Order: sequence, then structure tokens, then C-alpha cells
Amino acid sequence: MTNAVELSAADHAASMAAYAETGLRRAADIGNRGPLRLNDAGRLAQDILDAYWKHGFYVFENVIGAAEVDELRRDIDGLLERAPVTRDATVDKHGKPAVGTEFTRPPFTFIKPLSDPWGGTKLLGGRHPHQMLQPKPAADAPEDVVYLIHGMCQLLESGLRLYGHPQLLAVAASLNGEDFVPFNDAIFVKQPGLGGSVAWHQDGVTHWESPDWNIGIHGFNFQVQLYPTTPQNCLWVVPGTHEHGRVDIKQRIADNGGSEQLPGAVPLVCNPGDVTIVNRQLLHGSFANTSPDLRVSVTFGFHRYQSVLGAKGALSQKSEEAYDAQRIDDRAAVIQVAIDARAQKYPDEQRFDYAPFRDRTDAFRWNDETRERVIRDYNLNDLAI
Ligand SMILES: O=C(O)CCC(=O)C(=O)O
Repeated sequence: MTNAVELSAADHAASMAAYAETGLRRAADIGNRGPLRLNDAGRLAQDILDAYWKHGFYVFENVIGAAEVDELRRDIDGLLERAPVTRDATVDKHGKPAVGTEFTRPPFTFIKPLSDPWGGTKLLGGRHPHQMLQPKPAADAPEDVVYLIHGMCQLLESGLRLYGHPQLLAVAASLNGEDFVPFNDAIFVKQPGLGGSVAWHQDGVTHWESPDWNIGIHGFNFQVQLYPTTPQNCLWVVPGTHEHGRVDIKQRIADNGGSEQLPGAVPLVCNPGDVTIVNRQLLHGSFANTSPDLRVSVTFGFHRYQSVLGAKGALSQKSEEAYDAQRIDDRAAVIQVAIDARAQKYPDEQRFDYAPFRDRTDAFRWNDETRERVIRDYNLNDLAI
């Protein structure tokens, strides 16, 4: 812990109360939430698009049904049960081989309870310049806790099916065009009294100085919420900040008397099954979870094809290479397989028609062959910009 003054978890929780109330009032004033409505062409309703581009976020209410949410909860509980018992272990807490050790990229990122692993460091392109408060965890807290789970499409069939959700993919096509492509995915786990913070940041890394810079150039992220979220454990955003290029985060904190409780921010409070979209240029972050409530947010993003083609990767495993058409196609194929995996489980649901694979659907059915060829280690090909 590097905070100069040691803060108890209870004091941290208490210090959030007034900020939470103000944020909730501001969120209610802005609105920017409601059902996910599509037009006759199967694309996002214009008023929702306008609201998203104006504020940089939107909360879609009640998108994922209760049975699917339950299945995702159960499956993710199963992953946590079978995670490595410590950050470097190869076995789980039952002494059995930990889940996911067959994949090249380890599925779990661990942190110290209530810590901020990125703030004030050079990690992830140095995009989190300020370290958040790191309250003192309870005496019986574990040494390390799971912070992120990577690779939901290979770890969980329910995760793969979620990735092929027709309404969510229609949102991606509406924001990023018919030839939209993936970014990456991560499940954020914030256990009560243990979950760490995500320091204030903007996600985009590569295109800030581009002559073609615009408000959509760094794409967006979905978060599917599996539990009710509260201002104490949820993601906060500063509406409108996606429009003005890079934000001087250090200066904003300094102007706020050094406090991480930035003015103007709103909490994205959700019910289970709600899905948020957040522009990757929007200033956002979340606080140490000193609340009694678990948050699990299934997070996956999409880009415009043109933003990614030729871009030199950032944040990813293979960060030195430029993304060429083949690399993009390999990663985008996961979308098509996910669409088919979903159709196999929900045959009565209208499947999403993904333009780049429209003429190749037979080669990308969900089966043992595509599990090996397309899905295994797909996240080494994430398209991070
Ligand atoms: O959900 C969170 O707490 C952080 C999410 C985030 O920072 C991101 O998706 O970029």
C-alpha cells in the first residue's frame, strides 16, 4: 500500500456517501437509460444514438433475461471456485489443476485486496496517471483476490453465447458500422470489501493525434451486469469528456484538491441484466469496493474496422505488430462462431447477420473444429488501440 495515510475500509465507505448521492441526482437528471430499441432496419433508434454520442454512455435496461444471467453467474462462480489458489499457483483451492491453464494467456489477474494496480504506474500505456485510495482490508482478507478474468469465449460457452447476442451486435453495427470488429473482453470482479479500484482513465491509446480523430475512433465497451450495482461498487463516468481529446487527469484531480471524487461524474447504477455502453474516450473509473455488494461486469468492446486496420497494437499481448486484414479477420471470426453457438442454444431467436462473414457462415459454425481453429487462444489476437 502506498497511500500516505492509512484509511480504514469503513472510513472509505463513509466518505463515498455524499458523493454517491450527488452522482445519483446528476445521473437522474441526464437520464440516458431505457430499453434497447432498434428501428425497422435493425439498428439502434436515432434518439438513443444521439443521446450516446452526446454524453458518451448509455444504460440499456433489462436486456439479458434472468435465466441467462443466472447461467452466467453460475458459470463465473465455477471459474472463481477453480481459479489458482494463489496468483502463481497451478492448482485450485481443492488441489486440482486450476481452470484455464491450457490457454496461452492466463485467465486470471490477481491484485491485493482493495488496491489500485494501475493508477500512477506506466502500465497499459500509462493511461491511469493518478493512484486511487487503497483502504486497509479486513484482517482476515486473503492475500490476493481475482480482479479480472480474461478469455470468456474460451472459458465459458455461456460467455461465447453472450458475445453473439443479436441486440448487442446490432448496437455494435450501429455505432461502428456493418464491418465492426472486436476489441477485447474481461470480466471485472469486485468482491465485497475486497475488490480493487480502476483509476480514472480514458481507454483509447493510439489515435489521439490522428488527423482523422473523432468521437468514435477508439470504439466502445459493453458491460453486462450480473448483480445490482451501486454507486459504491459501480463504474463512474464523466459525461461528455469523450468529445474533447485527451483529458489532463492529474490536473483535474489537483483542481479537485487532490480528491479522486471528481466533480461532474455519474455512477452507472444497474440492475442485473442491464447493459451499459461506454465510449472508450470517456473519462471513467471505479473505486475500491468497500461496500457489502458484489459486482461482476462482463465487459467486451468493439471497434470500427478502419480504426484498427494498420494500427500498431496497444495494451495487448503482441503489442509490436500492426494489425493487418488477416489478423483482424482471425479475431472477428469469434463473432461469427459466437453467433452460431447462440443460435444452437436459442434456435427461436433471430440470429445476427454479421456482414464480414455473411458468405462464410458454414465455415464458422460452433463445433469441435472451430473450438480449436477459431476460439482457442483467440484473445492473443485482441485488437487493442
Ligand atoms: O468496470 C470497471 O470498474 C472498470 C472498467 C473499465 O475501466 C474499462 O472497461 O475500461
